[in-house]
Amino acid sequence: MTSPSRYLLTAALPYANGPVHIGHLAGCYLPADIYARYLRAKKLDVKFVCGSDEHGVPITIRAMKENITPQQVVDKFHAIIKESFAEMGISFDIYSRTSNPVHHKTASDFFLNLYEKGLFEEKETEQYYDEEKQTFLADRYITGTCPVCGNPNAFGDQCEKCGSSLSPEQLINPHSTLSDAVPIKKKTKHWYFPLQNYEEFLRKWILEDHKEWKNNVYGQCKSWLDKGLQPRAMTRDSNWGIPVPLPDADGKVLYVWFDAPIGYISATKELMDNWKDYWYSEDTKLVHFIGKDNIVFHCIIFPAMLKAHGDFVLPDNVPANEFLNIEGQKVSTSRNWAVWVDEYLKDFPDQQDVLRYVLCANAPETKDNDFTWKDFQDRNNSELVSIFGNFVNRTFVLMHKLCKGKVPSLHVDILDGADNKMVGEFAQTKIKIESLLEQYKFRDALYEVIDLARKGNKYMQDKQPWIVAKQTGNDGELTTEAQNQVDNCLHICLQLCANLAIFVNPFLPFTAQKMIHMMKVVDKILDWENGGKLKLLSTGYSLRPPELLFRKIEDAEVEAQIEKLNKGLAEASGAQPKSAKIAQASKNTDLKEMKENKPQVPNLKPNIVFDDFAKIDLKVGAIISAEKVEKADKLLKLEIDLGFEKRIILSGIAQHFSPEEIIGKQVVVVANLAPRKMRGIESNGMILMAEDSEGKLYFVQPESVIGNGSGVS
Ligand code: B3M
Ligand code: ZN
Repeated sequence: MTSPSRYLLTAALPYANGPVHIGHLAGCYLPADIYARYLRAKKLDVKFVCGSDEHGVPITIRAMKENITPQQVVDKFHAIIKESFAEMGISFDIYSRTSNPVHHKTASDFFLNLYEKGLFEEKETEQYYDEEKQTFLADRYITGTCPVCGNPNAFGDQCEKCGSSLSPEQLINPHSTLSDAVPIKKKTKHWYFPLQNYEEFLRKWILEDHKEWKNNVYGQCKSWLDKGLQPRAMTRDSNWGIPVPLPDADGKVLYVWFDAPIGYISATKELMDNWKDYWYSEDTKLVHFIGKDNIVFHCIIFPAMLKAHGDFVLPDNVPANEFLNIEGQKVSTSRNWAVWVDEYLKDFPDQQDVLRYVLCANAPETKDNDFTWKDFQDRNNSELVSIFGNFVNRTFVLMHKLCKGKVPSLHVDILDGADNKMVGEFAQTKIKIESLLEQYKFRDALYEVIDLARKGNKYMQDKQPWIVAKQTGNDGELTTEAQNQVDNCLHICLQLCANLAIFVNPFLPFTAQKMIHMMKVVDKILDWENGGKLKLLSTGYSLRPPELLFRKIEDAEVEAQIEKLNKGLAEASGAQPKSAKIAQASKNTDLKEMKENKPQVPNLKPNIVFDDFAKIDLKVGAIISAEKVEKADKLLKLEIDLGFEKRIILSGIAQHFSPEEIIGKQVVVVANLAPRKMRGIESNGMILMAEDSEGKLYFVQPESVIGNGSGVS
């Protein structure tokens, strides 16, 4: 799209069945907010809409577990979520909710529009039914044994252990999560949307016309389209949701993924009377910000629905992010392995921008990423405090000391190469940030902002105005020439601060506000068109004393957070925190004490699917000879009998075992590891060792001797 007349930005509607965690923020709310703020700073017409998704199975499950009504669940979490977003500075133009009457009406009308066009296919099928609770069971309500990996707690739509997607029929020994009863099959009627009829349109629209979409998004769409689209039921048996607006549809509601995206339309309607200008115009740029698990709904199902309805604009882009793991583990709300935004805000009051910074600098834009508290601390201390904050602070301190608290003049006649280069960076940085933001590359764009501050620090370090300010003449006074040089340096640094405020504003809006307060200027200075300019602060204008933009994050603070994660995990699994000692540590924020009781973060790697594991071929073998490798203190050269063959494996265990003591031992070998040369010897596999907390090694072996070559799984 060349130059759209208006922008309509949406961020996925979070389920109102729990608070939001930092993975949600990093996934879509933060990038959407940065983009919205950037466009607003450019004075473009932009509306940013969102709201709570208050229907669907997750809400009813939570209600059932807590023995309250679904309405009570959504009322509680809608308020918490809305508040968290507002406090984090997520600048929605409206944060609505799907239980609003305007949404019920919009979604019902949408359904009726398709119904009246004769698009739905009515089908009767057999579905699982819980006789005890007298209710049909949505896929998530049924658990049973996974046919792929044997996990006894697989869900009717997915096995969370091996990642296989399932249908309830595939579960072995299915039972209802509501009553534990064995469900029966019962006939039920639903309205199916013929997605397959939109395949050709979607293929052209996505695969040909939107090649610019992010690889993860484009790839997922292609794989869905290549698998072939199927009719999809757009109604469900439930008493929580939007009733199907047809006479013979008692106990049926709209499928949550039918109504939720229509929530974007309802929210816009609620926001303004002229909502149609946004939704019904080809020159609106509609952008859906989502997490990767929502791709199919936003790129395939919702566009097909919009197309079927007619009138509506289709998204120009769907920049979906991947997932953010926490301390090496996948976020899990059921295991309470998450950093909750409302809790962060309590633990780190007034530190919103630090979290915004870390989540953007480490955003899972192209692959899953890991959030660690150590990285949070490092980025804060070594980037925000030491680079950005330090530059602004030094500039203000020196300006007060050497230029009487006023913006000094610029003496153009004595500008040198370094001055001109620094000033040139203002405009260049602006161009780079613009181009990156327009490609939804938020982390690279943020890097440019910090890099500009880094260049500012270097410029000031090279110029050393505090030294120049000591060059006195015979009269003991500072020479005019020296003062002019000092003035030039600080003039440029102050203008750079103004530019930094403009550039950082979409990312760290709280920081930008502090900066304009220090500069005693109004919001208008943050207009994007001012970026790149040298003359933002007027010569002679007096500025306020500096206030620190960022503070150091101490070890004890992040250790307390790690402790909190572990405690949450232990509590969620029903266990008491590991030891009294650790529990004590969580109450005690004294740094030394915390270090002694260093919390045990289970440093798990991100989940893999069963298929990944199945690629590893493990075999039992026996060590038939062992010898030290010359000039390598750690390596032993082992000859292993695998039954079907003998092979050489190098193992880094020489400091733990002598060759004699291990001959004859059975071991488990990774038999299909690609060969690798070390010290000129080719190693053909690897043996498994266990390591205790003291670093002592143990062989992993069958509990009694079995045939060499036996498989391990
Ligand atoms: N509530 C799923 C989610 O929060 C869903 C998004 C709806 S967007 C229209 O991941
Ligand atoms: Zn499984």
